[in-house]
Amino acid sequence: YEPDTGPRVRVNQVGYLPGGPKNATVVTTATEPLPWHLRSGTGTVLATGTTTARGVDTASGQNVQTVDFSGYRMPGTGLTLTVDGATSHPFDISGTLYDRLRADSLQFFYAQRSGIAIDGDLIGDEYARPAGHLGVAPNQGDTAVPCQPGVCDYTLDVRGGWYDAGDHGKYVVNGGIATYQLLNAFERTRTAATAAGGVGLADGTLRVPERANGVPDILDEARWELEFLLRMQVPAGQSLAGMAHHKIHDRNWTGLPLAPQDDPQPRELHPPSTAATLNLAATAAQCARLYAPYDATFAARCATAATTAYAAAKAHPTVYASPSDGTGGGAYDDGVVTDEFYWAAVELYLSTGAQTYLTDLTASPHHTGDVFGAQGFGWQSTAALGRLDLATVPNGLPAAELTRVRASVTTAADAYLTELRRQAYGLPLPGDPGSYVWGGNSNLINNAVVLATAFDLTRDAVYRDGAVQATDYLFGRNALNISYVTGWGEHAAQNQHSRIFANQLDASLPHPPAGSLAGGANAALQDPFAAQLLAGCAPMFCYVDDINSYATNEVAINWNSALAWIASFLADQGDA
Ligand code: 9MR
Repeated sequence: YEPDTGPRVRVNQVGYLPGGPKNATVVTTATEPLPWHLRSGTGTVLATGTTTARGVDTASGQNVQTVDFSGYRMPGTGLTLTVDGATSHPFDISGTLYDRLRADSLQFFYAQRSGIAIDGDLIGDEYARPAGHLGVAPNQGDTAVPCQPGVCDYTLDVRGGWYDAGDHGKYVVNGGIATYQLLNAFERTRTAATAAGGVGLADGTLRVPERANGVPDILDEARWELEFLLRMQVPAGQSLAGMAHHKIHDRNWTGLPLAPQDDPQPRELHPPSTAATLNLAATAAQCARLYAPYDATFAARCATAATTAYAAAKAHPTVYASPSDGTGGGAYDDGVVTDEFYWAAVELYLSTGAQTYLTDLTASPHHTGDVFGAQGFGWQSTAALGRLDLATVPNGLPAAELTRVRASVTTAADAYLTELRRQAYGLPLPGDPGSYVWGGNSNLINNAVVLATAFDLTRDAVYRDGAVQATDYLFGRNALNISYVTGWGEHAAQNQHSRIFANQLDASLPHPPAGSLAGGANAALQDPFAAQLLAGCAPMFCYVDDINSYATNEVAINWNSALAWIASFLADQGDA
């Protein structure tokens, strides 16, 4: 299988910020430096220079050279870069490049909402659909959902929330990190001077039904999931009261396409887990401090849920979701929850200031350990979420402690910068198969989030430039010459695995909305379609824009939440 990868000059197809870094990668047999030409949309040569030979890139297996044209700073549209007889896809240089990405990346969440009719007037008629899973036939949930046999003898109303990904499942551990990232993108506008005051996330900026209600729209969107997370808590008086059920999904896997309102499967609550309970505790604690100015009653509900969940997790610290519980939905198992304990203790400390949480977080091995691995944080490794908040949200840690916590962010960012410079495609991830995992595009973005946070903390432009440059990979500076964000870039992913956005299978259905991120290259090829088509691929080539490849090409809330965070950061940089 030889994918058509288009012109051999690989650029960020969306473009470059005027004052930001501007890098490209050229696939070539040449081993000596080559001349490059930057041209305007009408063909005028704007700048010239010489490439840097980089040899064979381990992630792609290609012989490559790199171009650095950061010195050129004039805004323009339809620019191209020519090297070695090949001309790149066109791109722009503009300070407003990413303004719409902020809203587009967040629109994905509205399109994934369960339990509410999706309004075509807001996001386009092709996305309009009736409410899913409100118990209207043929749906069997989610208003009174029983447990799997033998797990509990009550039912819960767990309507609402976001569908996780291409399936109709709703999973607390994944909802947790996604909610955290939306709330954190908002909180950054309150804590970072570099965040342009949050104008881009204010009320009336997103295409959500709650716009113009006096509450920042990103909080409206996050609340849709928070209300669901709160509903997943085991009621008082029941066994394991205060814990959260790990997930709710169909009894059996369904086929594609399938609109949410047409899903006939029985829905079931799966057993509570310590990990889910701590995800609830952490996000409900964020909720308690962030919604207080807008809705004191809701904030108080969150505060109660956070403290009861945390106490329940401490009383039941080793209740793990089963790795074999993967019929009808993903397992999302996690056998190590010390990181979730740390994250939840941090969030509760930041919201309450209470000594008990400070004692717990200080005693955690993650408080002094390295929480920022080379290959990025994610739903299963959440200590970084706590560390980033401890470094940025005002708190009462002793000054020396706070300095150490903040330094851990810049130390991690320094390591990502070193890696980014080593990689000929400029991504802050090592060039081995372990960097190209299921949903790996989110790991890459999460490393960019650490770089961006280092910039917020220090205002040192080297970190901002690192965060900006890291995202070039997503928008086309990669071996496949593809943008992984639908609707963004000349040649972009559009056939992501989804039961809703299944245009590839039924032309009457839409593609994913603009701003939807694909999981990305996954060297482990964990679906049969990719395994058959891509066997033997070099890591960066292990991706196909086909709806059948759920392990390389699904959409998911925890990947789009990373995109939404970095999109908001990028939009704030303007001319940089
Ligand atoms: O994102 C999850 C990834 O880290 C796991 O390796 C993979 C296999 O367990 O599952 C991914 O999550 C999927 C979930 O299990 C079911 N809904 C779709 C999710 C994204 O593919």
